[in-house]
Amino acid sequence: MRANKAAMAAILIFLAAAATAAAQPATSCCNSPGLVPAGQQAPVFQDLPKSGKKCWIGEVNYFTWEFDKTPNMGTSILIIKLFDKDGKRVSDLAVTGRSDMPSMRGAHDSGEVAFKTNRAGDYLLPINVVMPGDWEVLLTFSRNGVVIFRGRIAFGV
Ligand SMILES: [Cu+2]
Repeated sequence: MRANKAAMAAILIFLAAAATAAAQPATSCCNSPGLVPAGQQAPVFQDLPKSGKKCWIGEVNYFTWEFDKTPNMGTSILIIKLFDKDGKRVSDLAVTGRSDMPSMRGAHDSGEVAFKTNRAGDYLLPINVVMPGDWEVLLTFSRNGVVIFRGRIAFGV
């Protein structure tokens, strides 16, 4: 009987260990180590319309984006203007941007940085281009801490 109990205990310990192992994410794969923490699903950033065009956030808001000058080596300011559905300027969303080179992801990752708003309600973010090639800015729009839109701007220098 005593031997059986010991065997039972061993089996229970084994089962508990197996359950713990199963609870871990099966793989922690990702092609973008600079962007996605291991074990997390990468959020989808949709490609945005061209500079100056309306980018709709659901049916409630739209925004436009532009650079203060054609991006080149050095700092360019990314400017976002946010509107309500009737075309009135608003600035009641939080916006962050994250710049990097897609072809060498993680090498120049800016991390997620909050846009600042100026008096006119423009959202402004300096983008630091440190190398010629392909660049992107990933935009995240939030309302009351809840992400409501993700978009991607791609450009070359
Ligand atoms: Cu680079």
